[in-house]
Amino acid sequence: MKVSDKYVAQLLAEIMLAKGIKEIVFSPGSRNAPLINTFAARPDFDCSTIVDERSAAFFALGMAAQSGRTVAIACTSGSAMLNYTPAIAEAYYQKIPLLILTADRPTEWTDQSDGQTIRQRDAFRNFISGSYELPQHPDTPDNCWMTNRLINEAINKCRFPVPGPVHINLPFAEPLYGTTETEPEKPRIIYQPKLNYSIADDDLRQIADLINNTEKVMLLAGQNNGDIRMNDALRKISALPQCVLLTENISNLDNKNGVACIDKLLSVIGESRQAYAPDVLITFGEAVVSKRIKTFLRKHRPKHHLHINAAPDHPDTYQCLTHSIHSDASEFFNQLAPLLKECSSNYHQQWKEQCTIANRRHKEYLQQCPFSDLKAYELIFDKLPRPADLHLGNSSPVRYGQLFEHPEGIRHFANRGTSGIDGCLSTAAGAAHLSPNLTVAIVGDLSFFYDSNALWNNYLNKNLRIVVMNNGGGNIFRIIPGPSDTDHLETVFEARHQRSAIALAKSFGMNCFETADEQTLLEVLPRFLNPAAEGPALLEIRTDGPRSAKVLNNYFKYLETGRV
Ligand SMILES: Cc1ncc(C[n+]2csc(CCOP(=O)(O)OP(=O)(O)O)c2C)c(N)n1
Ligand SMILES: [Mg+2]
Repeated sequence: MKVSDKYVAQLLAEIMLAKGIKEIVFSPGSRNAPLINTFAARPDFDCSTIVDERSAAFFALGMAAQSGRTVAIACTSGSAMLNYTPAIAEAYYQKIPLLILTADRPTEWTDQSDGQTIRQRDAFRNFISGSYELPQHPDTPDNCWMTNRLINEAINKCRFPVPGPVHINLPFAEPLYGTTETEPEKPRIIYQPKLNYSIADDDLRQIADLINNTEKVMLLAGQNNGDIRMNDALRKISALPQCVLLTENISNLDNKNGVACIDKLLSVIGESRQAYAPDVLITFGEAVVSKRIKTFLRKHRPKHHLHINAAPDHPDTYQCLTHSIHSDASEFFNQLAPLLKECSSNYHQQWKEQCTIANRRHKEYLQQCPFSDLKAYELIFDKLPRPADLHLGNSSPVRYGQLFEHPEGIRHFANRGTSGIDGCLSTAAGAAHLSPNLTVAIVGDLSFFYDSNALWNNYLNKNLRIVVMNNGGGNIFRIIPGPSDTDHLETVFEARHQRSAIALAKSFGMNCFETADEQTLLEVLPRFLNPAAEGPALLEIRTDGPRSAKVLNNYFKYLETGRV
């Protein structure tokens, strides 16, 4: 086997393999030739090449989110590596493991007016779980020992204490293309066993007492991977009369006992919200999409807020945190569930009654609502086959997604770590690459054009379906309060345009579908969503932007009052 003669590249490859990192996404360059020549030569690595580093990093993020495995990305020096930044920030806030390998000029050339040379060390320091630089030529026993230790530590940090992105900057001196046939020696591996975070008995008992003696306990799930053990425990807890479990579809929890569409419910509850405010709030998982619940809880602050989070930080989202519980949420709820008892309360029942009203009004409104974004989402969600992976773009698609109860068998993804529109499509393409399921990405038109380089790679699987909800601009700015009151709504906020997503997708050789009305959409969907059909495929749905915004605003009015 002919690999790079750079010792650092060989060692890195050996330790990555020993630690189970096999997937690597390259972007082309010369400074990273030692990495390319080492990894691409070894059949045990699964290498992909994507030219645009921004897209490559999101693609890798999607692979890691889908598989749960650490995925590596590797690029050349200079601005190439800075293009990784949006996906790294997303991985950091969403807690997704990525190993970022950036090749660099020798350290002594930084800031010396040499080509393609920028300050790379610690460049991602604000959004990274660990940042390392390896020696150029580990030529003494102590240097070799240190290099080995640093690589082990960096890779371990991709998963501990919580998953996240880790950066290794690798300065390489020329010549860059030298190779060797010698078998690399087996490196020393530093193992880091998985932890079982459990709460001390005394503390657990106190938490159980609090829940057993409180009439209003709200559990609020943020973005999650879904976990059978967690579902089992939560099913028992959320059935208690004093408890209500609020989930969003990106929490990926089965929630028959609780409340699944938070914004819908809070609209129905309207002014009488105080009665629904909890005394104890238990939160877990990552981002929550619903802005209404955040406003509601910040206004009606519970006496106790327990946040379950294995990371050592204290996110105080509702400005009332009283317990920062550093545990794995599944472990915590499984420890807690057997200690809980019913308390005399109608809190659970109260929420369920509002659910019934919300679901009835939702149905009534949709039955008579004209073709618009809302109507199109209803039809798509209704026709999704199962199992399927659903990637909801920012920011309207993920918000619309929360208004519908999705059946079991659909796994939800969204880039809610930073809520960017810059990589939703590339993320979905990466996830589809490793998923056995039909993978449906729904993005807005601006998000689609922003990340259209997602189509520029050789790894678009036939299971990938892209829906572009083309409402002619950033419709979110017609929905949120503020932009409509300015003179710049269409030109700046909305950035109105006449572009066609299909015209672009055709140039990438995709199967394309188009619709601008309900009837055609209903005809197209079964063909487009057929898992056995040849993909990848793109469906462009053209809607009227101003009308879509009006339909959504009236929807919320109808939920609130029962009339438009
Ligand atoms: C990288 C980035 N730039 C800007 C924004 C701000 N932003 C949020 S939504 C949005 C418009 C999205 O428009 P589109 O994709 O067409 O979706 P729509 O709201 O029309 O459904 C913009 C510019 C962002 N979230 N991320
Ligand atoms: Mg749009």
